[in-house]
Amino acid sequence: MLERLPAYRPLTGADLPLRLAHRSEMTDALGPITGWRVREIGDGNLNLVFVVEGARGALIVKQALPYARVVGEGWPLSLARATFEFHALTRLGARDPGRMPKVLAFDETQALIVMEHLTPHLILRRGLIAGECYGDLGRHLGHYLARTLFRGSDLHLGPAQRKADTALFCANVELTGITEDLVFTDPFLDHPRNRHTPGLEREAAHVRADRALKLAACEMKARFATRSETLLHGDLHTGSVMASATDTRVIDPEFAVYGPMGFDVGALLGNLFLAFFAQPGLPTGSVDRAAYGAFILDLAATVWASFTEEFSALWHSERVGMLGGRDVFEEQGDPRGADLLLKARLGEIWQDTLGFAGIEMHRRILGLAHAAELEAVADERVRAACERRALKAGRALAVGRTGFARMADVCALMLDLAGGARP
Ligand code: SR1
Ligand code: MG
Repeated sequence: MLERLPAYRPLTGADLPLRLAHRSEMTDALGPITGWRVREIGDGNLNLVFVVEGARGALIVKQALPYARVVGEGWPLSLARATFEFHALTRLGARDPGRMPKVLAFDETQALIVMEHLTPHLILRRGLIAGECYGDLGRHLGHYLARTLFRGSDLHLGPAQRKADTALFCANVELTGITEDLVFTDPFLDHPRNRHTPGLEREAAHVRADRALKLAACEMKARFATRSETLLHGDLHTGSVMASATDTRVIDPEFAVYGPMGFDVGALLGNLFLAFFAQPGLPTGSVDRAAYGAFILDLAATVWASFTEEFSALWHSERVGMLGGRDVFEEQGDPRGADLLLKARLGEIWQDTLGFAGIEMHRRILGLAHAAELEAVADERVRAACERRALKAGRALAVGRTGFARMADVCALMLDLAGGARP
């Protein structure tokens, strides 16, 4: 007998088949319920995630819990994040087709989304720990960033749609609040949610007394909170990317909100830099960690280069929105003015990117939610040494964000800091 529940209830591996067998999207993709096998695979901070395999194929079922999984029931959270994730998946997925998992079904009451199962993709954090090589990852991510950030903004969308979407995602108050607190505030003061690797006490105290850094954090927080220029993924770290040798997907946009373009770019680059600083502490095996670190920096540089290249192409081909400046430049016979406007926009995104990257690097070392790449460094003394270097780099980016002309200068700084003292 099939069970249909009107009220929300968290799924379990045991009851999932009976609870979802009435959904034709499931039976069409998986085959008869008798052959379904269910595994809970969620290792994120918030939700339940199941893989359901059947005779015909496999699917992902993601369900929000009424609390933050990483802390437990002591941190209640509404189920609305599944709705924001669904709306973000459809919008971002349409803006860069093929880069997000396909959504097969959404049940608002149960706060669950049924999605395409990605295989043989691995969470990028895991790949960067294992030393995996990827062909087009940097180009895919740079293009994803350009397409989603450009096409969600007033450079492209009509004002009615842009404003309606801003209003829709403005209601994502809880998750946006988590970012405001966990990214921009907690790491810069003594907060009970914070944690750090033993041995980093001096650095943590230093950060919390560092006025220039705290000014940078406050300035970046203000930009995040007030500059509603495009629909952001909102949590684009290396755990929100799944990659195979040839394909790249972006997952988990439940933190979606209108914000500054540099936020997504900076979060991604900041996490790549953390993965770079983790390399000397990770097991070698068959991986040449120095060479792999260089690969990660090259990846970050490719992300930025592909972002600017695609953003510039879209500027010329799809700039139909009211902030594009066509009315005052091209239509007045001044195309050069439009080029200068593009240069100014990219310059501003670049500085924001560095600022957000630097803040993200701090919060993943001193805040609640850490980066798996660094957590995978088993020896705490070695991990502390890796994190010490990453904190120096993060500060240089956040405080010095207006002083870097090119990505090559940023990569040179990373290499310079990584080449420092052995643990
Ligand atoms: C309580 S949520 C902690 C973190 O996990 C998510 O992935 C976001 O990064 C958030 O800041
Ligand atoms: Mg997530």
